[in-house]
Amino acid sequence: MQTLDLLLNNPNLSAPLKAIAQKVAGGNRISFDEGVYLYEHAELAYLGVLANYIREKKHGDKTYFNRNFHLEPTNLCVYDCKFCSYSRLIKQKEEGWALTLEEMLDVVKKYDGEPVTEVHIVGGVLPQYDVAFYSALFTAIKQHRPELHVKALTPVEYHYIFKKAKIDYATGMKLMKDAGLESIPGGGAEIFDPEIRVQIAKDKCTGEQWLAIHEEWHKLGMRSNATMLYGHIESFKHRVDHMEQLRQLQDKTGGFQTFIPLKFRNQHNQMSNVPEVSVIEDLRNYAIGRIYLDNFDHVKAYWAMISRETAQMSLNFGVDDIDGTLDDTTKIYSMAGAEEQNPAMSTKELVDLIKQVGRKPIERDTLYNVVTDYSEVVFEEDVKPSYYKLPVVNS
Ligand code: V47
Ligand code: SF4
Repeated sequence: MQTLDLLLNNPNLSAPLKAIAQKVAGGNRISFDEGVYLYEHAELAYLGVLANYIREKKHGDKTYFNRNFHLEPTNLCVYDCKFCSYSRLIKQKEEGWALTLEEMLDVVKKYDGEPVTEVHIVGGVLPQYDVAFYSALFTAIKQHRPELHVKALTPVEYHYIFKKAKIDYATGMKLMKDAGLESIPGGGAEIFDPEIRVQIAKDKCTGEQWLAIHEEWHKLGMRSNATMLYGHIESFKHRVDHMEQLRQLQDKTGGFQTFIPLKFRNQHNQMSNVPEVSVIEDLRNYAIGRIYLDNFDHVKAYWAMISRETAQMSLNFGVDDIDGTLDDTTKIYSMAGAEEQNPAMSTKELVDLIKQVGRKPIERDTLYNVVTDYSEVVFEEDVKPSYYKLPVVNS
């Protein structure tokens, strides 16, 4: 019998949990109150069954990753988000960096000849990086390497630069698209609820503005991701409210590809007094995200933040994507206390990680076109060296 049937036939399951399981089995959407109920009452094993059922219905054993690299223009920022390990640095400029356009292009050129498909541009907000600067950067990257997908910035930067340029979101996003921008990563979403947002991310774009910028981008026929920073001072209701707002926009536009829950890490920031949540809570949160966001195709675990082992476990809790290969140029997460102090992982390591837990590794491009199905691929390093062969004996 299927695991979901076993759950549905379990006489000890409470009525509300049975009703939610029946909705999931029937492909129906759960309500806001049911989302909160899951956070408050559902056990990990129950959530795993439901989330894995949805995951396998959508993707079978396929587990996606991509080959990308991060370009971090600066670690200085005009904002002062309490959870951010960068914000501290604007007051200590000697520890900061701010690359010029040429230096950013040099980072891109370092990957010439490497089989990467995407550059993910993410960093702090500074006045010198304005509409003209980012337009020139995107255009220069596309001129240098047209097939490299530019996934860049978040509504935090876009709101800031469009306001300075006195242009509306629709005009601004069209300018970015024309310059070479191809998709928007999920960052800057944090928690939409204004009462929480003002305490942890004062002054930067509001939840409403974050959603409005993604909506304009989707209207241009383009795709983006959505994150949720969880495990700090928010309540379960705030998490469900955040996902509800994403679900509503997705109903309207269909432009989101992937939901990425980001675990709050508490080192080297102004919220170090806030304890981090447990790995069990991480897995419960992935699972509820998978169950709640029925109109999102993908749920991603950002392995660099949560450790390789948790990323492996997450594949049984609704996750079907574990982001990308990375080299050690990404500093924001190790600074925040992520498990991976040197978050580097090669394609072979990622493929092995996925295979070890019985899933099928699929390299994708940013838009989830299949680049390589690695389920049957054997890496050269996996082939036993020739001295394993039986020696030829001359008679
Ligand atoms: O918005 C900052 C988060 C985000 C901390 O779209 C922190 O493919 C935890 O959005 N603890 C930026 N999180 C990163 C991001 C992202 C990452 C990977 C893939 C994609 C994608 C997007 O990092 C910020 C913020 O929510 N963050 N500090 C911290 N201490
Ligand atoms: Fe700046 Fe982003 Fe850090 Fe906030 S989270 S301080 S906007 S770099």
